[in-house]
Amino acid sequence: MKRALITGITGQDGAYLASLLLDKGYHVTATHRRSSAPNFWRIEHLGIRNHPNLKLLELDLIDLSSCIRIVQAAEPDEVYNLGAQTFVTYSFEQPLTTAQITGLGPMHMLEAIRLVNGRIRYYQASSAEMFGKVQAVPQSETTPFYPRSPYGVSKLFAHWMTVNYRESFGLFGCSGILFNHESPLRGLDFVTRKITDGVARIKLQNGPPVELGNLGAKRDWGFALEYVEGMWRMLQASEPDTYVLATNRTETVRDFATLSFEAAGIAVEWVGKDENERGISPVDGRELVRINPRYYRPAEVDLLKGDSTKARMKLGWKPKTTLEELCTMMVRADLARIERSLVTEKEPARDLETLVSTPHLVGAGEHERVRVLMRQP
Ligand code: NAP
Ligand code: G4F
Repeated sequence: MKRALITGITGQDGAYLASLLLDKGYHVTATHRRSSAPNFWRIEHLGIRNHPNLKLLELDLIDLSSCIRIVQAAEPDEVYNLGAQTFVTYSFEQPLTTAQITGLGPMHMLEAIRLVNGRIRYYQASSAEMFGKVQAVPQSETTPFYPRSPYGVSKLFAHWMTVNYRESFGLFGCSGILFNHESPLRGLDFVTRKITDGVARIKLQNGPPVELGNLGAKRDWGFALEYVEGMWRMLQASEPDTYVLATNRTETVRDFATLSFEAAGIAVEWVGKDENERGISPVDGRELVRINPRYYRPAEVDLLKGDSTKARMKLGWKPKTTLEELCTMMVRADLARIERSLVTEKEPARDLETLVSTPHLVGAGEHERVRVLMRQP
């Protein structure tokens, strides 16, 4: 039985990756930060919280000695370092905290691996935010970096440290430069889930307009479950390397909102410009989206579009879910959550139909578990 250590189990990717590895027969040690109210709704949603091969331990990445002890205790073959302060806006408000967690945290894990067992394979969750003010379109492994936020700068430090430990100490360190990936398990702070949640509230609860910032920003959005599978593939390769995972399609935030409203059967028309732009219903003129400048960023990443040819050629990885399917999946999940009055992030949301309707995206075990759960009241 292979053993994996995952940091960040309470996050979107950590939950999906743990589920995937358990389905593959791994023993998984997964870490979360100590909290007076642990945030396990995602692993509860996936039905793995009490899995016999899942062990949950506390860890804060800013504490080197804890990282060493966790690596000793977990005895992993593979470490997936997903824990980070991940919200770009917050990184402008708390740059030092972000640098400590998102920049230095990975170095602590690398150092822990070097000290405990240099044969452990390491995955670093790098980000398309490192491309920032992009120097080429699309962006690939060879595109120069130009980060635009303390988050992006911190991720770049961690990326280069991973490359450096690979080259200096022969560590099997992989860096996955992942473009935005979303799902019904995405946090509400991020623009996609903020939109799909807002759409569902408008549809079912006559909710307020969705307040957004920069509608013109372009992102390359994929489905998270496919991206965590790509992480696993990187650590199964014969050599450690750096890979981009992306869909190679870029759309604006405005487009994502249009698709999400359409998925709920609501047409939207865009009127006005800049701060006065609004999304309105062509049927009754109702305001659906408005701009709130508080969501603008001090420096913006205007355009991300990734080229994942290398991952396709070397790992056999490619994304399958289209943006339309992703929007529909997320909107349906939020509609289901609200219908069941499970509206807070802390509660498990059983939008299980979503998973059942995408059998090609989940392992056989996961699919069966979801079916069993669906039969339960
Ligand atoms: P997420 O949902 O925000 O999850 C982040 C996780 O990191 C949470 O479990 C969080 O725990 C944990 N964490 C925060 N501070 C920590 C600390 N000091 N020590 C240990 N753990 C800590 O993020 P995600 O979307 O799953 O992303 C996973 C990783 O991929 C992150 O490193 C992210 O930067 C990177 N990434 C994500 C994307 C994307 O589009 N999703 C794209 C590129 C790269 P709490 O619940 O306690 O806060
Ligand atoms: O959803 P976002 O907050 O994601 P962002 O900044 O692209 O970062 C995400 O993807 C990165 C990979 O490329 C990850 F590394 C990172 O951890 C995170 O997962 O914002 C997307 C875009 C931005 O241009 C933002 O300015 O949407 C724009 N936006 C417009 N209105 C908004 C809003 N973003 C948020 N969060 N909230 C808004 O109201």
